[in-house]
Amino acid sequence: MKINVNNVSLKATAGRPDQFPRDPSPQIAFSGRSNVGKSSLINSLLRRKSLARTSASPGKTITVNFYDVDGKIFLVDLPGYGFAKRSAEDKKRWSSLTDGYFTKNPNFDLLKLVVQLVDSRIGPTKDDFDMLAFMAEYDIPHIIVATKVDKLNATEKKKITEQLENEPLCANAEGVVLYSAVSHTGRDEVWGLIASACGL
Ligand SMILES: Nc1nc2c(ncn2[C@@H]2O[C@H](COP(=O)(O)OP(=O)(O)OP(=O)(O)O)[C@@H](O)[C@H]2O)c(=O)[nH]1
Ligand SMILES: [Mg+2]
Repeated sequence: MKINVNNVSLKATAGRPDQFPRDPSPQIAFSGRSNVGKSSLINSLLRRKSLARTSASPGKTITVNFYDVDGKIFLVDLPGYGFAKRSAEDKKRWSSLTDGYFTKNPNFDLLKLVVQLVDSRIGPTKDDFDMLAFMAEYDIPHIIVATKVDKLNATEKKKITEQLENEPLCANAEGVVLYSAVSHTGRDEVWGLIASACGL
């Protein structure tokens, strides 16, 4: 099956688990700390400049946003975690909403892949490790995408690649991809992994 990535719409902006869409399309979720580049990655994959709203200040995406791609799959933009300046109330809301995506999602069986983003300049943080451990425990298929690699030189790229490949918690990932939403390096590779996770 071929997907027309130009045929995209924002299907749902959910602030509560009961607002998640019930459509039977497979879902690909984008997870990672605030400001790591989730919304930018979605725009890059869909060849759009500002479909998913991005921001230089963390905490831009505060709802779970479902992008319908050609009526065949959903790309799901999750709010970012680990934003220290967020209020306690916002943090609680975030965790109940994102937790809800994993634990109160009536279509959990449609979640085919989590794209776990890690900032290539920082490497995995404690929150990233917690997320990787959670996915390992619940057998959630996932890949790791190291973002913003346009900011790295060759030595730094080699270092983050080795770090991710040698990290035991990354061993369950079905792929590790270095990505730049500026140059779109890694785009075909990520689409290939999404297509195979969805059996397309
Ligand atoms: N140089 C460079 N900048 C990037 C890249 N990806 C994202 N950015 C920048 O990083 C900042 C955050 O990007 P977003 O896509 O909004 O991050 P997010 O993970 O969706 O953040 P939240 O919605 O707050 O969780 C923006 O200023 C982007 O322009 C990249 O590949 N290269
Ligand atoms: Mg975002």
